[in-house]
Order: sequence, then C-alpha cells, then structure tokens
Amino acid sequence: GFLINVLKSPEFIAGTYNVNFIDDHPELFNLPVVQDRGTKLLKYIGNTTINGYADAGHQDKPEFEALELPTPVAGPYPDGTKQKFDAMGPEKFSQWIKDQKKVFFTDTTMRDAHQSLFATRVRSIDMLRVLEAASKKLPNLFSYECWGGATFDVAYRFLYEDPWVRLHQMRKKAPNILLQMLVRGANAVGYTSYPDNVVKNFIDLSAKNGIDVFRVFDSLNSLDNMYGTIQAVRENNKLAEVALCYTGDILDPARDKYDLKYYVNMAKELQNAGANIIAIKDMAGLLKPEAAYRLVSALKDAVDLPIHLHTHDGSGNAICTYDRAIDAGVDIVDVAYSAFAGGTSQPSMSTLYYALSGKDRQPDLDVDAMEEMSRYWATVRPYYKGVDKADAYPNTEVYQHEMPGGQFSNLRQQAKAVGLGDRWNEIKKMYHTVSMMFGDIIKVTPSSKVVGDMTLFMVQNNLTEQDVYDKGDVLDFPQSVVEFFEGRIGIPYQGFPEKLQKIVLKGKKPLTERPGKSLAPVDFEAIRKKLTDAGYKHEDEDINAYCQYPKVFKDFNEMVKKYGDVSVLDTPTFFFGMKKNEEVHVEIEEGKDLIITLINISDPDDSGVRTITFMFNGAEREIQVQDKS
Ligand code: 3PY
Ligand code: ZN
Repeated sequence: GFLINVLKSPEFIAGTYNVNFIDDHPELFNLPVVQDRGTKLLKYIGNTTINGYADAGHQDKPEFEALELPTPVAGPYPDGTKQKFDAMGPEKFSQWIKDQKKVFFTDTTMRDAHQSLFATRVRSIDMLRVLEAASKKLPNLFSYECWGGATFDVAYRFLYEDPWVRLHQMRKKAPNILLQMLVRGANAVGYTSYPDNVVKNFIDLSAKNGIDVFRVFDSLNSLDNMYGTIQAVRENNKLAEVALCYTGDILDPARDKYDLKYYVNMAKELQNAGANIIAIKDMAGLLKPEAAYRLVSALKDAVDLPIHLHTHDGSGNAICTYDRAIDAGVDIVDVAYSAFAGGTSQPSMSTLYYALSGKDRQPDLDVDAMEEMSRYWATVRPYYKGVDKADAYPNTEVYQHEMPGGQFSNLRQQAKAVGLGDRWNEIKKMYHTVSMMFGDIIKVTPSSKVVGDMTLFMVQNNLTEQDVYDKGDVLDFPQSVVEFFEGRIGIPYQGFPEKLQKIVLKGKKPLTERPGKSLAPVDFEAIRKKLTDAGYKHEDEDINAYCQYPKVFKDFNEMVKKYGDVSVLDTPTFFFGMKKNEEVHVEIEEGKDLIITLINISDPDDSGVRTITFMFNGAEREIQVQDKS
C-alpha cells in the first residue's frame, strides 16, 4: 500500500516530490491505518446523514452558533488540590480541607449536571476541549465530579465512547485538580449488586486511571453494602468520600424515620468505617435551608471529617440551602457552570459565588473565568436539545414527590413512551404513595428505579394501594420490584414492609444478608479469553465493563468494529451527519487532521442504497448507505 499512498500524495502529483520525501513524510507509512479509520468514519457519517442518529430517522442538521471557546492559557498548570493531595495523602489532606476558612466548590458540569439535565448525553470532545483552560483558570476548585454514575454505561450505550478513555484523557487535561466519581457501592456503576471481586477490581482500575475522590453511596444507606467499596478505596490510598443519602425532612416531626439522630449516627458509623470525607447526598434537593444548617452543624460536632454537601436545585432553594450550610461550616459544596445549572441540576457556581459576597468564606476563584466557561457551555447546550427536557422554572413539587434530579425528566419521558404522558400528575402522586408503601424508602439509583417501575405499573393498570394488598396474588409485578423485595439491592433501614413483601414474593424466600455475600467471584481470565476470541477490547478495564454491562459492552464493540472511534467527531456531526457541501475537520489523533466534505448524495437505487460522495483529505471517496426510511 505504501507505493500507492505515495502516488496519491498531493506533493507527488504536483511534482514536488524529492529524494527526502519519505524521510519528511513518515505519516505516509500510517496511511493505510488512517484510510481504514477514515472509511469507518465516513460510513458512520453517511449512515447518520441518511438514517439519523441511532437509525432514529433523518433529521436536518440545525445551524448552530459558533462555539465560544475560553481564551487559552499558556505555560504550566498552577498547582491545585491534586498536588496537595498527592503530597499529603488522604488523612492529612482531609485535615487540611477542614482547616481552610474558605468553602470549596466541586464542579459537577461533566457528570451530574448533564446526567440530570440531558440524560447524561454530553460527549467527551465537548468536555475535553476546554478542560485545560478551565483547570488553569480555576485551580482552586476542590474537584471535578466528572465520572461514574450513569456516565459509564451511557458513554458505551448511546455515545459509542469508551468511558475509560474519557477518564484517561480528562486526567491529562486536568493534572492539577482532583477527579471525583460517583460509585453506587456494591452496585459499582450499575443497577444491581455485583460480586465483591468485580467491585474491588472496578475501584482499583478507576484509581489507576485517574480517580482521586470516590463518592460512595448506597441507595438504601446500607453500610453493609458500602463497606467493601470503602476498603478498596482506602487500599488504593485515595479519598473515600462516603455519602449519607438524604430523604424526608428533618424539620418535619411526622417524618421521623430519618431524623437528625439517624444521620448523625450514620455519619459516625461512616467515620468508623474509614471515610475520609462525609458527603450529604441530597439527590432530590429536599434539604431545606434551615435543615441544612441543623444537619451540617450536627455533623460537624459529631465527626472529625470534612463535610461535602451535594444538592439539586429543582425547588429553586439550593442557593439558600448552601448559604445556610456554609454558615454552619460545610467544607465543600457541589455546583455547575450557569449554563448547565439550576432545575434538576446543581445550582450555579457563579450565582453562589456572588451570593457569598461580603462573607469571609467566599472562595478564591476567578468569577470571570466562570462566566467564560458558562458562555462556552451555553454554546454547547443546543447540541443536546433533543434530550434537553429541563423545565425553565423552579418546581417546588419536588418536596412532595421526592424524585431525584436525575430521575424526574427521565420518568416523565418513560411515562410518555408507555402512553401515560397525560397522567403525569397522577404519576407524581403515586410515586410518593409507592415510597410510603415500600416503608418510606430512600430513593436514589437503583432504589429510585424500583419505585418508578412500581409507580408506572400501578398507574398503567389503574391500581390503588388497596388494590395491591387485595389482589396482589394475581398481579405480575415488575421484575425490579420482585428483586427489590428479594433483597437483591440490600435490606432497607428498619427492614421491608412484611405484608407487601409476602404479596410480591409469592412464597419466594428473600436474602437475609447483603447480596454481594452470596455472589460467586467472577473469573476475569475466562472473560478475557471470551472477549479476545470475539475480537473485542480485552484490557482489564474492558473486562470489568463487561462484568457490569455484558450486552452494552458487546454492542459497543460491534459499533467500534463497524465505525471505529466516533468520539473524534464533533457533536453536530455525530448526531446529525453532514449537509451537502459542508466541510468538517476531524482530529483523529493529536496533530492528525482529516478534512471531510460531503459532495453528493445519490437517489436510492432499486434496493434503497444511496451512494454518498465525500472529499476525504483531497481525494474523492464513495460510501454506500442503505436508506432505511
Ligand atoms: C447516580 O447514581 O447516577 C446518581 O446520580 C444518583 O444520584
Ligand atoms: Zn446528584
């Protein structure tokens, strides 16, 4: 192939070929590889142009405004929390955090913000493009919450990206700021319990690939389910930030299952279990300002660790909540750049910054840099319009239905999909009824999914609470509900409601211990062989991904076989393909650019195949695409 490459080279054709040509152009040796990658990308672009993203049907590519990029910063990265942590280790570092007068901000833009606003769809390229500038301009951030939660499977499933590669690249672009992830305890980044060796291996690999802070939680606040994860984090000498999931209302004497004492006791247990930081994980945004003041004050008294508060802004009260928590001495709070803030997401970083004006705990951060970053994200946000279902106004109903930020818009979409769109008000009410039927259960992934499934089941079948008790023996409950009552995601605080458990299980015996205890360890090498034989990725990270998401991982690998690495495409092209006569630039590797122009789309032939003509780095290329419309 080399000779042909040389013959096709524009310089050769132009006659400027000289004896040093080969030495000057070592890239030509790689041309077959570039050509092959290019062909696969053209196939992806061609198919998306004709059949739409994920074959959902052609959509005209909208006109987007140009990205408003932050001005680059030359020179080295200023030291940040990462250097402090690496020098001090977990214990000294968490003491150092506690000793700081000013409150710290964690930026959730790259994880929870888009998980809560746009179904987790933000692609790596949109994050990586500005991560260096942000890290140089805002080196006093505590961390980037940028990995884990739903980003892991969504990357494979919907973006055809490898989340491990994303993490690796983030680490390179943000060497000075702690990288933080969300891990669901024994459920790792999945929706059910995994064998202990899978969870341990997942933590080891996440640490190895760049995670410093692990926010560990369990959807039932079961320490039993989190203990192994905490130990694994500590063995890697990383920061175990262990969460108490906040539900109910400590200001309401009628909601006494989860009162102040409950949270204080739990925090003490977490400290004893090896936590370096205590997180208050207010996943639905239920923590009212005065409750925040009381809770943070009580936790500061009860434990000797920094407190990191996480909330969502559905009610519109989050800034008030943070302000009171900061008065009570909270050490770190979660915020996002304005363009990705508010509503089901975190509150805005610059809004909180200004809210703290005149207070001695206002952090040392450049608010102009925040504005610059927000302007960038504001130009990215329209790319994701198709999944951007955020309400433009506060919604205080969250205090009644208690749905987590990430679930609210999702469940509404799900309801529409099963034809219940017009019964949304009923669904919100039923969600609360189901929570109470399940014993005032904590709702966060995956327990929130169980409550959501039961809710839709009851509304769809026009069942009241009483109907479930009266005719439950003939009802075919959703699988997630059956598994929940079997104890497959653990045992809730104060146990299961026994009457309902009997009805759902129909004679089956529930687990009496944490689910991980009865799961056999996975044989990683057997999986490696299977993946290798199938021609799939088969590094340790891939094996772990397969353990958690076998089908998603396989489908991802089939996509890669067909289309290569599509993460290099800009987002409009990824979702909409190309327009006629449009030119796009694709950096397939640092310094290696492809220039692609779409020249022509033929009419379909008798079997519905269209021929798309591209200019690909100056040469004409044709791709055949089956038109599925
Ligand atoms: C997740 O588990 O992904 C969450 O964000 C829970 O709040
Ligand atoms: Zn959250």
